[in-house]
Amino acid sequence: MDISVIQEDITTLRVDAIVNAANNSLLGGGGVDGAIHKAAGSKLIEVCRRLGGCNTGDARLTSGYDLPSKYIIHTVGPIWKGGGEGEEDLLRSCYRSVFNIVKSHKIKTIALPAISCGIFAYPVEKAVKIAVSEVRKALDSQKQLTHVDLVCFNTDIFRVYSDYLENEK
Ligand code: AR6
Repeated sequence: MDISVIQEDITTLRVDAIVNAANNSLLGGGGVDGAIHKAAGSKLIEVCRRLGGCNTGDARLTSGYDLPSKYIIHTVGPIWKGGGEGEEDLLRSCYRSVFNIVKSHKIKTIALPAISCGIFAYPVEKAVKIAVSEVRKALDSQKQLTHVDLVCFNTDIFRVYSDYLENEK
C-alpha cells in the first residue's frame, strides 16, 4: 500500500518529510505545530523567523533539525467558517503546495497530519476527501514518491480516515 492511515505522534516518524499545520506567522502555536517546534528544537524557530510568514494555502520548507525526519513542510490551512469563505479551495491548495515542494525536493516518503482539523475546526468528513484525492494525484504523477502516511492523532479522526479509505470507490 502506498498510503497508510496511522495513529501516531508525527514528530516520531522517520520519513523524508513531515508536514506541519502551522499559522500565518510560522512562529509556532498549539496542536501539531507546538509538538513539532518542541521536538525539532530552538533552531527551527530561528529559521522560521527569517521566512517572514506564509499565506493560507501556501507552504514553506525547512530542515527537520532534531526530528528524525529530514524536512518539515509547513503549510497554513484555512480556519473553518461554515464553508462559504473558500475553505475547500484553500485546503486543497495546502495539499498542492506541499506536493509541489515534494516534487522539487525529490521527497520519497512523507507524513501529513489532518490539516485544519484541530484548532481550525475543519469538518473531518469533508477534509479527508480533499486529503485523499490530492495524495492520490501526487502518487500518480510523481514517480519518486513511494509512500504517504496520513497521521491521525486522535481516535475519532483515525476512524473517519480509515473508513473513508476502506469504502472509497
Ligand atoms: N502528531 C500528529 N497529529 C497531531 C499531533 C501530533 N503530535 N498533535 C495534534 N495533531 P491542529 P489546525 C492533530 O490543531 O487545525 C496551531 O496553534 C490534531 O489532532 O494541530 O490546522 C497552529 O499554530 C488534528 O487532527 O492544526 C495554528 O494556529 C490535526 O493534527 C492552528 O493550530 C490538526 O490540528 C492550526 O490548526
